[in-house]
Amino acid sequence: MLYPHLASQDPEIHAAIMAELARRSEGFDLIPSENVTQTGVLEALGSILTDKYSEGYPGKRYYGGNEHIDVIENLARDRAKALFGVTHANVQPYSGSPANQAVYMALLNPGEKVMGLSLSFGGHLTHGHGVNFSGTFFESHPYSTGEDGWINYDEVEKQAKEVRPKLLVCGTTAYPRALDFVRMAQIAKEVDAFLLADISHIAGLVVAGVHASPVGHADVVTTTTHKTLCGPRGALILCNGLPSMPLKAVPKTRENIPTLVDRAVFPGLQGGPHNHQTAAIAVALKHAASPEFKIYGAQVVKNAKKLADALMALGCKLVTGGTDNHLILMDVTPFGIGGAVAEVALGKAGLTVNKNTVPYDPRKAFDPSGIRFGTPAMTSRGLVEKDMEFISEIMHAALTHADDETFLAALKTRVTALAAQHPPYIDL
Ligand code: DSN
Repeated sequence: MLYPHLASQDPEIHAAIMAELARRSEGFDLIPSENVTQTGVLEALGSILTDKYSEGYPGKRYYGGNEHIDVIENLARDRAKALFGVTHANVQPYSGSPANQAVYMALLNPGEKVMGLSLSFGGHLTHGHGVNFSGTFFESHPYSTGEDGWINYDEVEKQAKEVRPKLLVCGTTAYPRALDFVRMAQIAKEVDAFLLADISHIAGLVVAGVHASPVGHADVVTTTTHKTLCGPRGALILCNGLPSMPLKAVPKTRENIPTLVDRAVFPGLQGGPHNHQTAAIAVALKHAASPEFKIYGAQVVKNAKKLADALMALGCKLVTGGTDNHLILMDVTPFGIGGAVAEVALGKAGLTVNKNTVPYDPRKAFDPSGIRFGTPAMTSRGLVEKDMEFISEIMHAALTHADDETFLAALKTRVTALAAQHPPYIDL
């Protein structure tokens, strides 16, 4: 039995975990920010390291007994630096939002101006959304995409010259096209802004060499570790330069970024690092540096392009008419439904996606016009291009018969047959 101690200590939680494993095993997860981690990552995450306090950084802790924790955090930092080609990495942020908070705290004073892609055009809450800290404690001037769904860099430049933000954010959660970090860096330079590249969605593609890297262009790079990077929940902040030791208060200037970032994470925003998470990040980064990870990242993009082409061949309306990365955004209103109904129908057919706004969406966020989906988790389970034909056929059929429970159940039987050949966790 899986997790036997948990089964006897807390049968209710054990049963819910087993049900979640069954749900995933019977279908495919197409949510583009989710993935399947390696078993070694899960073991590190569930290890005894969770019990240890280690406020501070390697070699400078506020608690005793951290000699082995230092080894782990140094391994995670060194692997992150080598993988992304930077001289400094902070591996302590609890997740992507805290990592971005730390960058804001490091580089900005409250009330200063930020410019990021609007959430409803594919950006993120922490890129300046009004209900988030980033749009509450800072003056946010979000930019949008064009009507065609593409970021228009000339328009971003024009807006930046008017706004003159202190921080320009280049990062997305629902944008199917490659990002031009070189152009964003030029714009940031013209208006004397810091440039933050949030590559949470595409970090695995960057590592695999199938998306350009922001390193050398952005002042700071943040990424979560659990999306295309295939790791545990967590985040990295990457930059060039070295922090002053001991970390001391310094002016908010470019050359001080490593010190500013480290001080913002701890003691600025966080207490003790989650050492089990740090160890699991280290394990994931080792995997990400392997030759097979390059093959994985390339396959993610090949699968997404194939899935997009197959859906368009069936008449589906995709934002920007395709994809360059791991993610596809589809307007489902031509099927006579909204994104909420589409999400439920596809779920009943065994394919998990999420409802999402499309650019200039006339509908509300809880029932928008679109769905967002992608290939990272399916690719981790071994699906290749030929399987994308099948997935597109099921998606199209489910969206065409979204109110027919019997039809959707029959589709799910077909999906489950393929899913059974590709279990998510083969060596659990
Ligand atoms: N929630 C993440 C996503 O799904 O893209 C972003 O934080």
